[in-house]
Amino acid sequence: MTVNLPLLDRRETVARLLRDRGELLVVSGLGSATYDVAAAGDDPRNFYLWGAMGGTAAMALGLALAQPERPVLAVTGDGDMLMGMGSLATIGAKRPSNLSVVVLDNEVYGETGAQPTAIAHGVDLVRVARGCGLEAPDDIRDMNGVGTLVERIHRSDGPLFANIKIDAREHARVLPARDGAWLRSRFREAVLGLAP
Ligand SMILES: Cc1ncc(C[n+]2csc(CCOP(=O)(O)OP(=O)(O)O)c2C)c(N)n1
Repeated sequence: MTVNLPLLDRRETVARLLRDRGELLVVSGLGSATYDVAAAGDDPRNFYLWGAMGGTAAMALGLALAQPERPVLAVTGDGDMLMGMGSLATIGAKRPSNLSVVVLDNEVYGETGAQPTAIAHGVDLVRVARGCGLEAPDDIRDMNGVGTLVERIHRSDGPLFANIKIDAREHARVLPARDGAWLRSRFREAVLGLAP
């Protein structure tokens, strides 16, 4: 008999992911994932994507390769991850141990009206990630699993992939700054310090 557990709440999940974040650098996918990361507390070490759908994991890959001593976390939606699925292959080929990609999987394109994604039709991102050579636990469905994931993210023994099953409820938007040039400069300064 299949037991249908309640799905996780995205805000609670992201707040747990970012609690006691230490040195973590965060890249958030466009739309809801960015609002979740902002809701957990603005931080100069957050790089919010306001567009570039499909680009979150690739952006985090570049950052992880450039900053190999720091843990890097991509947080994004299943729609964004599906669009950028090829970047999982590049992550598998480059194998940055400090990179974690976390998908908040509500099986819909929430931002644009909750159209079902390919996940709703049976596509399995965990198997895709494993096939690309990433470490990937089974779909995460409870907060204990999120806690274990946080420990793994901070161990930097990846590359790590995790798919977290969340409910499709929309939350009030928490909008961080929208000026991309300013966000880039702020992030750069937080990571590299002020230019001489
Ligand atoms: C190339 C491109 N196609 C479509 C869009 C429109 N769009 C913006 S957010 C979004 C849905 C994102 O879905 P998902 O990543 O699953 O996040 P959710 O809001 O469901 O958490 C779409 C289709 C876009 N911004 N760019």
